[in-house]
Parts: sequence; structure tokens; C-alpha cells
Amino acid sequence: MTGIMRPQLEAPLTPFVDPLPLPRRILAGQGGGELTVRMRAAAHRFHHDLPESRVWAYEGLVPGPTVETERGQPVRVCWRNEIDQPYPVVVTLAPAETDGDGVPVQCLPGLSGGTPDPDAATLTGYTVVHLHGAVTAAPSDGWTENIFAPGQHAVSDYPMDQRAALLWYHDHVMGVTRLTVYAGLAGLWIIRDQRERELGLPEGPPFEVPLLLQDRNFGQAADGRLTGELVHKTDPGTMEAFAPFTVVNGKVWPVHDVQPATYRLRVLNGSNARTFRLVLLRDGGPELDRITQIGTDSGLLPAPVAVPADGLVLAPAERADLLVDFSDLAPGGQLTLANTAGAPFDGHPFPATGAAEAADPSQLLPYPDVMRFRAVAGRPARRPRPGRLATDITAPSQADLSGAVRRAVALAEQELDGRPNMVTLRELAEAADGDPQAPVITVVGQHGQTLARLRTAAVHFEDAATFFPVLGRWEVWQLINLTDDTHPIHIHLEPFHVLARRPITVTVPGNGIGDRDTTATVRLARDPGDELDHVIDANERGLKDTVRVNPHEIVELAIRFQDYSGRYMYHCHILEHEDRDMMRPIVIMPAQLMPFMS
Ligand SMILES: [Cu+2]
Repeated sequence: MTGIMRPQLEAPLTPFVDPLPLPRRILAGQGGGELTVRMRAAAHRFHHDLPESRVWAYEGLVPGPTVETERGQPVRVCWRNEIDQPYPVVVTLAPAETDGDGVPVQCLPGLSGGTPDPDAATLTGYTVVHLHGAVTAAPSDGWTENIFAPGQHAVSDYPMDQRAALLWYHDHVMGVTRLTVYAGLAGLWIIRDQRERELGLPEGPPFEVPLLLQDRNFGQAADGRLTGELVHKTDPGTMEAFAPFTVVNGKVWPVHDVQPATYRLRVLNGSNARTFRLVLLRDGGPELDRITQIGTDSGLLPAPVAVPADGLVLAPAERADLLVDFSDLAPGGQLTLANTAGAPFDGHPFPATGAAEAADPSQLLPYPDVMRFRAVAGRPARRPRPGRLATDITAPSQADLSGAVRRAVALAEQELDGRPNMVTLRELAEAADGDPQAPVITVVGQHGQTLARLRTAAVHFEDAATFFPVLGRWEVWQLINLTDDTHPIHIHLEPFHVLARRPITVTVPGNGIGDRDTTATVRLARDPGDELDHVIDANERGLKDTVRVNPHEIVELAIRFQDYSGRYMYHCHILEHEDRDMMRPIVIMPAQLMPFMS
């Protein structure tokens, strides 16, 4: 907050010197819908003053090329694995959370006394590609274990029979997704459709600008200079890597020249773990009124909305489609995009008015800068705020939901001695009456009455599937957060409606989070120490494929799998969590096959 003195770190790189790169575009239609995308070892310069970094990247580019497609025109991609160099990132677990001066090691470049992880160093480049947000048949979805080696390839069919949206493709290999994505394997994918064209939204340069946000860290030589070598660093208190340098489209703290016009920014948080809460600043003061949000993960919202008063929150994998008004800026005018979200993110509010002083190493946010917009001369072209946007979003009715299958999942973190914690998605089922000693999650109403006793039916990824949604039927999922952090939960294949956020009070006994069992009390009442408002933001009232589940909260969502059957995944999109072990299978079945299931 403003007024509190905090030790500040001096940035070892100069902000706003590199122009924002615009990723290479591949217009899928020009190739008749058939593309080849190669995964390659390459070199990439993340900042003007940094040496080149070794990366693994699609077409050798960070980010990979943006694939632009049309609704209704299928795309077939041959993903060719041509990685011919060892894993390019140094992975390390620092021995302590802070250095000798008390600065959190994750805010600093270099290894901070950690030794390079030998297992990561021997990775040779097994890959599997997932197109996040795509409605595809299961064989093209990038099942995490269906990996292919250098020299091999996979062909994926993307029907593109879905609404316009910003998707992204990235690696999804079991156990090492945090490492392969961090090494550079991520790119954007845009679907366009008639509705967006009716609205006359900007398409392509210069007025449509994709922004892929990530955080990265680099090695440090003995003389203090940054080496450019990518470093993935965790510490004994934090299993996620929160790197100090914000990278947009592959450059640290870039600057983008804008004409006096309305721009369409397509924003994706492609970080491993860091949540952004974005505020646009002019002379240190917030100017959020310039931003109108028109779309979310799965495309257009029903109507334009303002961003939340504290700023636009994007957890890993969340997207926002924004119209930003720069039309009044005189040449030389500047707006800075800043991040006020501490890490690990827990939903904690932070006023936009304090954004200029958001730097806080103790929150693993040493440098809030994201990027800068700098006005250049041009003919003013302000776009009126559109009225109605999406015409195809129908929320499920009460009748739909009263007959829906209901599922519950507990998000739980298990503390482990001498090893990083284990975070899991615990699929719950009704416990048999009887044994009062049985390990269960007891759900208690406002007046103390027991509403449900839930046993843990599955925990780890390799446990047998317990979720078998029936094609075409509505389901209501409850995601119950037993942890102290926000988790962005992503469901493959089908977007969903966020129905509710409910405040809860969670009590977990000392050994409540076992390897297989869970004992906890979840009271449907606000925790007295809870500062979160647990509202559904206006920008979440569209179709989402990733939803933030905050501490002290149950998120309720409605989902209906409509087109494809088969085995898919859902998981936390904090990649360090997904890898250890916050991911589970779901098997979508046609109703007519259900009687034959054992
Ligand atoms: Cu998580």
C-alpha cells in the first residue's frame, strides 16, 4: 500500500527500450488449412542488453507464430519435433528463501546458491502439443502422456467449429510442462468469425495487438552481469517459479508506439505461475477508464464491461480481449501497463491508485512494470464503444441445472518434509453413513447442520477416472479450495459458465491432507479473517475455460460436453501445480454406451 516504505531493488535491465515484437502471423486459410509447425532449439534475445538465450520454441520463435483461423474452416497441423539441442534452461532449487540481505531469492537473477537440476539438464525434448481452448476430438487434444521425441511428429485436426476467440498452443508433457513452456514452447492462435466482423473489430496490425505475458529469470556471471541463460528457480518455501522480469511477446518490458486511436489488445497470461493484475498508468495515476473489455477466454462477452476497479486480473492461461482508447494522446504521451498482483496470488485486493508503488520484493513483485505505450503522430481514430456483443451465449436454465449431475473437487496442498509440496485435485464422492471416524470432508451449513459428508475417491493423475460426463448433459462442478492460494482451474474441450463464488470457512486438522484421504470441515460461511469479496467479476460472465478459485471459496460452474467423447484432462494452470500433481482425467461418454460400462 502507499505510504509504507519497502526496500526496493534496482532493475538490472533498462525498461522500455525494446520495441514490442509482433509475433509472425500464419494465416491458416492461405495454406488450405494444412500447416507444418516445427519445434526447434534456437537462440532468442529477451532484451537489448542481454546476450542471446537458448530456447526451445515453435519455429524457433518466442513466442511461436500466431496461427489465425476462420470459424468453420478446419485446420490440420503437423507438429514436427526437430529439437536437436539439450534442455536450454537451468533449473534449480535455491537452498534458502532469501539471500544474505533478506531479499527473496526469486526476485534475483542467478542461481542463488542452488545447484543445476541434473534431471532437467538431461531432457532431450519430448513434446506434446495442446491447443488450449480448442474443441477437438480427443486424439488431437494433446493427451499429456502421448509424447513424441525429436525426429517424430504428430498430426492434429482442429475443426474450428467454435466461436471466435484467442486460444494458445503450448507444450503439455507429463511432469515437465513447467519446464518445456518456460523454455519457450508457447504461441497464440486466433479464431475469427462473422459476429466479430459485423462488429467491425480491428483485425491484424496495426490496431489489433496480441500481448503474451510471461515472467522469466536469467543467469548471472560472477561479475554480476546477466548471462541471458534462462533460469527456472524455486525455493524451499515456494514451489512455483515467480521470475522477476516480465516478458511481453518475448521482450522484457517492451515499448509499443501507438497512434491516437482505439486499439484492440488480445492479452494472454502465459506465465507458469504468476497472476497479473493489470493497471494502465499515466504519470503514476491509474486510467482504467480507457479500457473496455469485450471478450474473455472463449470469445466475446454479451456486452462490453469495465475492468474491475483494482485492475484486470489474469491468472495463468486466462485471456482478455480489450479495446483501449489512446485517441486523445499527443505525440510523446505515455501510458505504462503495470502489475499489482503479489505472488503467490491469493486474491488479496490492492487499489489501482497505489499501482505506481506496487513494487514489493516480499510479495515476489520486485518490478511491477509490464510494458509501455508511447503515442506517435497520426490521424485520431476513436472507435465508439460497441453495444451488444455476443448473441450466442445462453446460460443454462434452472431446469437444466436441476437435472444436472453434480461433482465436487477439493483443491488441497499436502506438506511434505524435505520435498516440494504436493498439490492435488481431490475428486469427492458421497461417503457411506456409519463410520464417524472415516476421513471425510464435512460440508456444514450456516446454522451448523451437516449438508454432506464427502470421501476422497481419487487424488493423483494416475488414479482411476471417476468423472464420466455424459455427452450433451449439463453438469455442475463445485471446486472447493482448501489451500491458501488462488488456483486457475482449466477444463479441456468445452468452455463453461461460472455460476457462483461462495465464501467458506475451512478447517483442516493437522494431518487432514493425507496422500489418499482428506479430512476437513467446510462451513458455508465467510471466514472472519477473509478480505475477499467472492464476487463473479463482470468479465467472467461470458464463456470461460479457466477459472480462478480463490482461498476461502467454492467456485460453482456449469459445463456441458456437446461434441466429442473420449479421455481429456482438467488441471490447475499453475504449471508447477499441474506437474505435481494437480491434474486429473475426465472421460466423456455418449449416453448409449453407459449401460455397457462396468
Ligand atoms: Cu494450482
